[in-house]
Amino acid sequence: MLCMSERLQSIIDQRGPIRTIGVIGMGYVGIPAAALFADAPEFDSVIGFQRDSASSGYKIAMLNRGESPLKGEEPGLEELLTKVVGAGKFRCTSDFSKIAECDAVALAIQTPFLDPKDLIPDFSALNEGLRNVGRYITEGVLVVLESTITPGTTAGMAREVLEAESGLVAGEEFCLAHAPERVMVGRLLRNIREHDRIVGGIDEVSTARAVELYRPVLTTGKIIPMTATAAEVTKTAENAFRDLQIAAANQLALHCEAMGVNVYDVRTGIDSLKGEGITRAVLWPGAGVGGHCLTKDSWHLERGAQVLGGDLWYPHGEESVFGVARALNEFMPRHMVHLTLEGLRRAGKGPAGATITLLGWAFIQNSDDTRNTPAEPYLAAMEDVGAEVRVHDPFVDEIEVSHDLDETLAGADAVVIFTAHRHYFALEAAQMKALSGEEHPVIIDGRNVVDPDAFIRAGFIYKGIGRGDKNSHPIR
Ligand code: SAJ
Repeated sequence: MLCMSERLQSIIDQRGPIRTIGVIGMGYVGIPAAALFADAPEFDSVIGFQRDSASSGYKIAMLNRGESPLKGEEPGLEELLTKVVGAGKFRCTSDFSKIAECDAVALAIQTPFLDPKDLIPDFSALNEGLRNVGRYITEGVLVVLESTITPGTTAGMAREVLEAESGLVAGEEFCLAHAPERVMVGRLLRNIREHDRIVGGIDEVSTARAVELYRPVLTTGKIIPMTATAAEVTKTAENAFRDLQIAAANQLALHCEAMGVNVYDVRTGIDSLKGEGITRAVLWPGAGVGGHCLTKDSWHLERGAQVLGGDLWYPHGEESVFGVARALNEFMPRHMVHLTLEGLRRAGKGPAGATITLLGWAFIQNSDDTRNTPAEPYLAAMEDVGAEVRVHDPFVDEIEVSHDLDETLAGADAVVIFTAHRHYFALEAAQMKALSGEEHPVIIDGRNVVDPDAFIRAGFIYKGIGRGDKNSHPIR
C-alpha cells in the first residue's frame, strides 16, 4: 500500500515534467510571473487567467497584444510580453476551464484587509480564485499561492476549498505550495529573477514540484525550500520586521524630541558601530508608514499566531512587539498634528481657520502610489479642528491634489512635509515666507528634508520629527 506522498510521486512521474502553466490574476504580481514562466525554455506555454470584470477585463486584450496594462515604468516587461506573445508561449483568457490543460497553476490574487483592527483579511477574491482552480484541476497538478496570506491559509482554507471543488486529495493526488512574491513596483522582473525565492509545500513532494516550477525563472536568486506554513510566516515576518525597525527609529525620535537631542546625530552614531557579528539596522524616523505591505503584513502574522498558535505563550495581556510597532507607526501622523498645533501656538494661532499646506500625498518618495498614505489621517485630524488643508504632490493625479507649489504655499500659516519627494529638497525659506505673507510661518518637517537653521533665520517657527535640538528654538 503506497503512502500518500509515494502515491503522489508516482502520479507526478507518470505526468512528467511541468510543461503548461496557468497564472490566476493579471496584476503586478501575476503578469511578470507569467511572462517569465513563458520565457523559460523549460516550459511550453503559459495561460494568464483574468476575470472579465468591468474594472480589469480590458487587460485580457491588452496582454494578448503583448502590451502591459500596468501603470508606471517596468523595465523590460513590455518587451518580454511582446516576445512571449509573439512566440505563442503566452496568452490571456477569462475561460477558467482551460486550467484543465495546466500542469501547474499559480494564484497571484490580492488579499487586503477590510479593516486591520479586526484582523479579518478579505479573502473573497482569493476564495473565488481557489474555487475556479479547484473546479478544473486534474490529478498530479501543482497549485501554488503567491499572494501574501495569513500563516495557516495554504494548508488550511486553501487546501479545503481546492479539495472540496476538485474531489482530489492534496498531498496525495495533487501538489500544494506557497511561494510568496517579493516584488516591488518599478523593478518587478528584476525582483523575481534576483531575489531568493521562498518555496514551501504542504509536503516534501509538493515542495520539490514547486522548486521545479520556480528554479527556471531565477537568475541570481536561489531557492529556499521549507514548509508552506513556514513560507507564510517568512513573508509576513520579513515585512513585520521592517515595520518594527521603523517603529524603533520612530520611538527613538520621540525620545530625542523630549530630551532635546537631534535623532539624526544619534542615528549616525549608532550606525557607526560596525564590525564582526555587529548588526544595527537603524532605519529612518518619519511622519508615518504607508503602503500596502507594511500596513497589513504584521496583522497577517499576528492573526496566524492567534489562529494557529494553540499554546501561544508570551506576557499575557501584553500586545506583541509587532502590534506595538504597528500602533506606534500609526501614531506618527498624530504626532505630526501635535507638532503642527504646537508650532501654530508659538505663532500665537489656533488651528481653527488656519491654512495648512501639506507637501506630499504619496506614501513613499518620488512615487504616485498613495495606498494607505499617512498623510490621510493627518489631513482628517487637522480638518476636525477647523484647519483648511491644501495638498501638493507633483506625482499624484488626484482631484484635491495640486501640482502648483507656489499656489499651494500662498497664504500658508503652516507648511507640513509628509513625503520626501526630491522637489522638496529645493524649498527656499525666504521665498516660502514671502508666499505665506506671515511674519512667523510654521514649518513641520516629517522627513528631515529642510535645513532647520535656514528656516529659523528666515523667521519660521520650525518643528521636525526627532529634532529635539531645534524644536524649541528662539523665534527670530
Ligand atoms: N518608511 C519609514 N522609514 C524607513 C523606511 C520606510 O518611515 O526607514 C516608510 C515609508 O515612508 C513608507 C513606508 O514606510 O511610507 C513603507 O516603505 P517601504 O520602503 O517599506 O516600501 P514598501 O511598502 O513598498 O515595502 C516594500 C516591501 N517589499 C515587498 O513586500 C516585496 C518591503 O518588504 C521592502 O523592504 C521594501 O519594499 C523595500 O525595501 O523597498
